[in-house]
Amino acid sequence: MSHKAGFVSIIGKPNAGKSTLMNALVGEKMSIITPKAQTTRHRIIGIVNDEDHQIVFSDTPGVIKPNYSLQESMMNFVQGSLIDADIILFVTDIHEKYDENDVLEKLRKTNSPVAVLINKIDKSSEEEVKAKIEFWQEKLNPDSIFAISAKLSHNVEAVMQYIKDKLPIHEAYYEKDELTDKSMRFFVSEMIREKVFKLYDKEIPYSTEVIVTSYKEEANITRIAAEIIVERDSQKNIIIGKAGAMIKKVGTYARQDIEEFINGKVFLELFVKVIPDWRSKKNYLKRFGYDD
Ligand SMILES: Nc1nc2c(ncn2[C@@H]2O[C@H](COP(=O)(O)OP(=O)(O)OP(=O)(O)O)[C@@H](O)[C@H]2O)c(=O)[nH]1
Ligand SMILES: [Mg+2]
Repeated sequence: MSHKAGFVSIIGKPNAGKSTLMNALVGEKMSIITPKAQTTRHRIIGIVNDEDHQIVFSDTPGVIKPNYSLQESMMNFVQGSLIDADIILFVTDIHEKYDENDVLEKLRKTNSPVAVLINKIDKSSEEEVKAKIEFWQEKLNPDSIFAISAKLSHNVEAVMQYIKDKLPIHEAYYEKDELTDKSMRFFVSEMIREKVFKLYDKEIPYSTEVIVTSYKEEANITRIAAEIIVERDSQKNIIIGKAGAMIKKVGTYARQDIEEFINGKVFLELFVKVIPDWRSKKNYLKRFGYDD
């Protein structure tokens, strides 16, 4: 049998469950997941290899109308992944309110096969699923439709089989033992950012960036230092919390995740830094890895 390989783009609105699906497909915690919208800010690659296939998944930020430079960069990541895609997985929450937004414009313009994945069916009735399948059939006339629960890995295997069937004949794009193109520092900063999304409300998560400033592997421990960057002094105080209680929580939870991820002991040090309006400043965005 000839070898198959290709790029599969996971796109949809914020909070649809794209990252949950990506992790289910790859079988690793590649992308961070939170109940808040706009958790994912980058194009995150997760590679599935077997003897005859290499599937290069791209998890992407939820499609929105950008209001500041950071969101513009996020949408550029979505666009880039669509251009590369051999197959597009359009993830939609079964209860998502639908409007004529630019996700659908993008899907109608592409020549790649689109599979609509109606997600979170664990929270819905059979009638709702049936109605949604008809709705998407009419709306998009996609190559295929699946009703799934990314969280419970329900029907994810069927999606995988669909991808393997559709994948073009091609040699591998990456080394066969590679899982991603992102660095350990990136994953560490994401795990810390996940805790910020989970522990703080309102504008705090959206004003926060996390940068790993030092990563040292020693014989028995990995020593990591990271900066939590916010936009204002008042946000810095909230991040730290009374007597440092909040940032201590961030550190403890993040360290536990990092230890599990790297399978070893971690010493994690966090610092908070204010960079006014970093989300709108091109030079900072570039430094934080948002150049396209
Ligand atoms: N009940 C249920 N919840 C789900 C399912 N899939 C995802 N979720 C939840 O939906 C929320 C958003 O999931 P994510 O995977 O972060 O969504 P996303 O599309 O990557 O979101 P952004 O990165 O913000 O665009 C989380 O709280 C998930 O636990 C599912 O199949 N069933
Ligand atoms: Mg995501």
